Amino acid sequence: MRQSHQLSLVGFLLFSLIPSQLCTICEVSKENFSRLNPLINTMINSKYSKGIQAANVLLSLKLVGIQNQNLEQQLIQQVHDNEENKDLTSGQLALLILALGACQNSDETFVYSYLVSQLEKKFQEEIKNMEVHHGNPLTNYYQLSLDVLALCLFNGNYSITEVTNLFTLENKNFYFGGQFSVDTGAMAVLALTCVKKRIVNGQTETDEENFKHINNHTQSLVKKILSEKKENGLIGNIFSTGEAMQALFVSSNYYNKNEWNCQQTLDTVLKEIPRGAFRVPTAAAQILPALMGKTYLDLTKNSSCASGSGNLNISTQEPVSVAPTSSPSYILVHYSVKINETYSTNVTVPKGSVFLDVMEEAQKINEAVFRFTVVESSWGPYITSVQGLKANNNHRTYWELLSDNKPVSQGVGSYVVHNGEKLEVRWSKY
Ligand code: CBY
Repeated sequence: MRQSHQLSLVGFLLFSLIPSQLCTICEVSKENFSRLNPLINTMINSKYSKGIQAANVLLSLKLVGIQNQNLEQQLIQQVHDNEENKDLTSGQLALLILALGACQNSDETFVYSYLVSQLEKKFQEEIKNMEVHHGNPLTNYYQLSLDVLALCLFNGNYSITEVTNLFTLENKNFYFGGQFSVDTGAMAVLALTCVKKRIVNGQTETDEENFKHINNHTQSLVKKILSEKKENGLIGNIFSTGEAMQALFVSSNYYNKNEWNCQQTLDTVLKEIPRGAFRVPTAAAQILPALMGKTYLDLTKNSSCASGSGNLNISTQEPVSVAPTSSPSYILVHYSVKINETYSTNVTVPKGSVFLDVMEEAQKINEAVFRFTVVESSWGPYITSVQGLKANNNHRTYWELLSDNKPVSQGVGSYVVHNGEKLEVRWSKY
């Protein structure tokens, strides 16, 4: 009785707040499909040393309807090899579930239900850490959003009240150094939209109050994402645009048509593909679904996964590598490590070197001052410590990369350095 009462209220709210379930999508037209080939080639031809790097790629390929048995096997192997998945962060496990669970029939998804229970635990550990460490999760809100999304899509347990309280726009975890993280906001919108849909469809129960809050949070996040739209149509930067597009696709009833010119965003992204912006497989994986008009919420719709590949005419030639010049010319850069004091040196590296090469050269010059450690992330190498001083999520500390005093927008493995540049790794707080 009480339940049906709640549902009727929810139904009323639905019709008053969401006049239509319209989903505005703009996508690459058939004539332009070949412009996506570099993305698909990058994803298919890259070697994935760790299974988890492949998760994002597999997920993306499945969404646009491309099968890749190889990658799928690699991931399944990883799942069998370490059954407890102790070394995975919550978001990595969520991605694994999304990738393996995508486009399956219901009996197959059942096989992975133990992964979903592991994720429930990891999500709780994130929340516990926030309680103990001044609201700082073990990882970050991008990963918490992935957690909620995977739990929501694959029938895991989570408390709606907890989710409602976590994802308010005011929460500091949406910001890094005062700057709103579009990637994080977009992933949160996708997660909240999934939760909202389940409530509306009567698959999850909640009260009117929570439902109203979820709507309001989504609304403010969408507004904030739109406020990060640049003149050329990118939202945040080139790397956050794909996920921002997905968020805007599923939330079109929260903004007016004239607030976002989707076609302009699409055109700008398409122009960036041949310039090599998406050479990192994860970058390609995160942009492709949106370009094909897909979102992570389509993952459990079988029909959506099957279509698409028939239309994409994929040519899987090896990516054309730029032939290195026979005699490398060298460039000189200035490199510093800044903690309180600044430690500097000049470094000579071959032209075309990346930030990491400079750090390695500096380390050879002075091990005590310039030694550092890296871990492999889905975007490539990530610096975890310099001079033995370790980044710590509980304290929101990290090693920031700068060029000529401005933060760079790529990681150490991708950022190509230039002659005369002033590079710095700085002990910072986000
Ligand atoms: N993924 C994650 O957990 C990462 C989430 C993410 C929001 C991510 C960007 C977005 C995405 N789409 O994946 C993110 N970065 C986070 C959370 C962080 C923080 C990591 C610590 C934590 N609490 O988890 C932190 C410290 C604020 C951070 N990113 C730092 C950096 C710098 C790394 C420097 C280093 N020590 O190696 C750097 C290089 C910025 C700088 N100038 O110092 C940085 N991030 C960049 C550039 C990026 C973009 C990478 C783009 C690229 N082509 O390489 C990014 C896509 C990303 C990865 N960060 Co962070 C953001 C963007 O530009 N749109 C889930 C997991 C399962 O994969």
